[in-house]
Amino acid sequence: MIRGVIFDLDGVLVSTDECHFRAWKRMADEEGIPFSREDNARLRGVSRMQSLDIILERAEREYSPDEKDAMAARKNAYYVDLIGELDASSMLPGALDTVRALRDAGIRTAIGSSSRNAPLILDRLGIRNLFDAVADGNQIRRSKPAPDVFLLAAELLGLSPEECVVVEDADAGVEAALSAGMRVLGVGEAHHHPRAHLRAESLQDANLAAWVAEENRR
Ligand code: B16
Ligand code: MG
Repeated sequence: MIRGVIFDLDGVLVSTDECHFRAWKRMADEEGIPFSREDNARLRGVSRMQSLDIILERAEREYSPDEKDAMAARKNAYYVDLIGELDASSMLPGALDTVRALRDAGIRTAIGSSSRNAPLILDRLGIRNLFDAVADGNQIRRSKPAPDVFLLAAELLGLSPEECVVVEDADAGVEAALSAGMRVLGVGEAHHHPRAHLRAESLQDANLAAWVAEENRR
């Protein structure tokens, strides 16, 4: 039986990609490090410090751990400033309807996000009360593709991995869900992922509540 759905946040419920890109780009420009939109695609679903390490692959010199902490903090300040503009209208197509339809059908809902800003984003969107549990980058050590954030979300929901479906937009997130032993709906960039159980361009095209009901009738 599927009893819970765990939603990734950035790229699934809300598009914060552009804010991440602009914040990293500003920091990289200030440091004279080349950083393009193609580079940015590699940061999807990956933690803040791992994202910085990917950006620094193109730097001309080594940075000390203290310098790296300061750069990550600077990027985050730029990012927090940009997401200050988010509100309920920033949600991706089909996101709100999907969460509500699942909850109406008695399915538990959770967030499983690498972002340490997840609580802030949920508050800005005004949707925190739509989730029975929130697992995010503040509570885990290993980020996606490790399964930790999804295993924590399932534990907080009081469910086993087999009872959970994950919705993800990043390949790293699909890998994380599969290694957690969960079924996955790949959306956005991840809708091409060959190992996702279900694929759709966005939540609007997926009818996840109907799919869950169908799976549970089998
Ligand atoms: P922060 P998700 C991820 O969120 C983003 O996709 C990724 O680009 C970002 O680097 C990561 O969160 C960490 O974010 O700097 O806010 O802690 O897709 O797992 O919801
Ligand atoms: Mg994501």
